[in-house]
Amino acid sequence: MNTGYVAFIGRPNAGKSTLLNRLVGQKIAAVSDKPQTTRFKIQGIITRPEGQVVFVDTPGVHQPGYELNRRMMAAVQDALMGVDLLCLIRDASVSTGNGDRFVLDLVKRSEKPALLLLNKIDKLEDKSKLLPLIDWYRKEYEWREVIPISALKEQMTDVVVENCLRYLPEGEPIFSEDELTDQTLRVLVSEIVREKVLHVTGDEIPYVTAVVTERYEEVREDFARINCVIVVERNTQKKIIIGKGASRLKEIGIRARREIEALLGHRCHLELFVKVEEDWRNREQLLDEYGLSGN
Ligand SMILES: Nc1nc2c(ncn2[C@@H]2O[C@H](COP(=O)(O)OP(=O)(O)OP(=O)(O)O)[C@@H](O)[C@H]2O)c(=O)[nH]1
Ligand SMILES: [Mg+2]
Repeated sequence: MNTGYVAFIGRPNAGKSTLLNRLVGQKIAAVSDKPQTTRFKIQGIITRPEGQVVFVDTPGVHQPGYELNRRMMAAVQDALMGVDLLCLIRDASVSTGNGDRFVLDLVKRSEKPALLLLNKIDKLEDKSKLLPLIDWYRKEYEWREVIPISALKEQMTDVVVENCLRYLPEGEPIFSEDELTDQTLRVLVSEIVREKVLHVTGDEIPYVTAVVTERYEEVREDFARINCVIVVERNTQKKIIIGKGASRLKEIGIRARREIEALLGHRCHLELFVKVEEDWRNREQLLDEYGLSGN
C-alpha cells in the first residue's frame, strides 16, 4: 500500500483549499474569492484500501509585505520540503504571469515529483485553450501527470487521488482511518468565522482580520458555548465588521453558527467580539498567539 504527504502549491485563489475540501469530503479549509485566504498549512487525510494520502494545503504564493506574509511563505517552503509529492494547482482560466513563473521555480528547485493540476476548467468554454498552457508547462518541468480538473464541480478529482496514490512511496498508514485533518476544533471554528467575515465584508477587510477562539466549552454533550475574537487593525475596520446596528456582525454570526453546528453535529451558542490590535500583522508575539507560526 502507498502512503505519504502531498502538498498543494500555487498562486492565491487557484482553488487549493476548494480541492482539499472536496477530496476530504468535508469543509476543513476556509475558501473565498479573496486572495490570501489560507494562512497556514492544513492537512486533509484520505484513507482508501489502496493507501493513504495526506494532502497539505498551503497559503497562496505571494510577495511578503508583513511579518504575517513572511510566515505564510515560510509555511509554503516548509510544506515543499516535507512532502513526497507536489501538486501545482493553476487556475487555467487566467493568463500566465510573473506569479506563475515564481511558483514554477519553487517546484523546480524542490526537484520533487509533481503533478500539474489545471483547475477551473468549468470556466473554459473552449477547452482547446488548455493546449498552449499544457505546452508551456511541459517545456518547463517533467510533470508526472498533467490533469485538467474542476475542484468546484468535482470533475477529475478522483483521478487526482488515483495519481497521488500511484506516485507515493510504499508504506503503512500514518493516521487512523477516521482522521480527516490535523486541525483542532478550535481552529476549525475560528476559520469558519474568518471565512464568513471574508464573505460578508468587502475588499479591504480580508488582509487585516484574524480570528481566535477564546472559549470553547462543551456545556453538555449536545451543546457548546463558543467565544471568538475577530481582530482588526483599526477602529474604522471594526466599524465595518460590526455594521449598522451590528447588522453585519449578526450576519457573520448566523452564517458561522450554522456551519459550526453542522460540524459539531449539535447546537452551540456563538459569541463574537471585535477587537483592535494595531499592526498585529507585524507583531511576532501576537502572530504566535494567533497560531500563525509559519511552520
Ligand atoms: N469556477 C470555479 N471556481 C473555483 C474552482 N475552484 C475554486 N474556485 C473558486 O476560486 C476561489 C478561490 O478558491 P480557494 O480554494 O479559496 O483558493 P486557494 O487557492 O485556496 O486560495 P488562497 O488560500 O488564497 O491561496 C473561490 O471563489 C472558489 O469558489 C473551480 O474549479 N471552478
Ligand atoms: Mg486556500
